[in-house]
Amino acid sequence: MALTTEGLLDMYRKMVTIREFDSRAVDEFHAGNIPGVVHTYIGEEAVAVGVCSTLRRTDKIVSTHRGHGHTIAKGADINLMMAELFARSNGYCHGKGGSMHIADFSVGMLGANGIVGAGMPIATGAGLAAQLEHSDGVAVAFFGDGASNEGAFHGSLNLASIWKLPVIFVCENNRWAVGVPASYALSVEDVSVRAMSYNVPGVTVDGTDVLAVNEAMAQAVQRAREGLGPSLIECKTYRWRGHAEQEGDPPDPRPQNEQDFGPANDPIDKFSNRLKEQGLASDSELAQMNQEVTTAVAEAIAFAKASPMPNPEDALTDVFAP
Ligand SMILES: Cc1ncc(C[n+]2csc(CCOP(=O)(O)OP(=O)(O)O)c2C)c(N)n1
Repeated sequence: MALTTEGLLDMYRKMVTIREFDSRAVDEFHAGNIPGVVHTYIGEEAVAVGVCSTLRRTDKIVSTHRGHGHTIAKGADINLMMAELFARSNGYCHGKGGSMHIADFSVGMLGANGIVGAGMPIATGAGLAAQLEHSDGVAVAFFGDGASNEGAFHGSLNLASIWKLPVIFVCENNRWAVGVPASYALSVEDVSVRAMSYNVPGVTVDGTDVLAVNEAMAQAVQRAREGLGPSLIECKTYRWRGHAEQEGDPPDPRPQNEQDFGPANDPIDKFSNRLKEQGLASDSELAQMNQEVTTAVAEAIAFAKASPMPNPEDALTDVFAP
């Protein structure tokens, strides 16, 4: 699927929206307005947007604890997302889920998940559903380098392979799992080589380059739609902030010279330079888009703040199946 100028500009807008949404969520968290924990996606925007730009609205994604970027990239409503972060009754889960449990089935976003690795079997199941329905839909599992050391990764890849399921496994290798470096915890340098064990194609791409992610995904999606089975794409990326915004967060163990890699390889800068070089957008057009995004996120915060708190008597609604 060739990318149109409109499609490329939409990708840019989504990347900037993710950055702004999470930057403002950090501010609001530290101002005491957001309860719980917030895991930011700042620095990893090219992965979610590169992936979701190849998908149809009806295709499914399953996210992680670091889920805002995936949710925005798949087209969810940032007002309802922000209200959920603020634990308000107008939020996606009526304030009961918070940052790590946002889902929007209407855009194919099957849910964030606080259990590391737990999204992969769910995406595998969504791939099985698409296969049984002959829908030519695909399912994507996002997960981290840490999650790729879990049994859920290996079981999901094996099952998806033997049943030729239309599932794309997208590893966001940001080099760390909380305070444990991938260089210590991974038995391999590249997660993508693990695909070989399951007779699945595996590739490693620059996860700070949205077009590289898009290209690798486009091939994997085509394979999946043609019934040829799953793929594994490892995106090498970097998270700019500590593991999470939370009370009593331990100090960030990552060396400063390594942290400098993030801003020096800013996925948004890289993409905006490409757009300008190719004459697809001018500085002033991009600045205008940035301004529109700033306004939209400010409106989402205002929406969240104006939304009512949940009623105590609703504590058990939507919690148990009828
Ligand atoms: C099953 C399980 N084990 C441990 C945790 C605690 N935990 C939360 S995030 C995280 C690290 C995950 O690292 P990775 O998969 O690389 O994702 P990243 O945070 O780097 O995006 C851990 C161990 C958890 N939530 N679930």
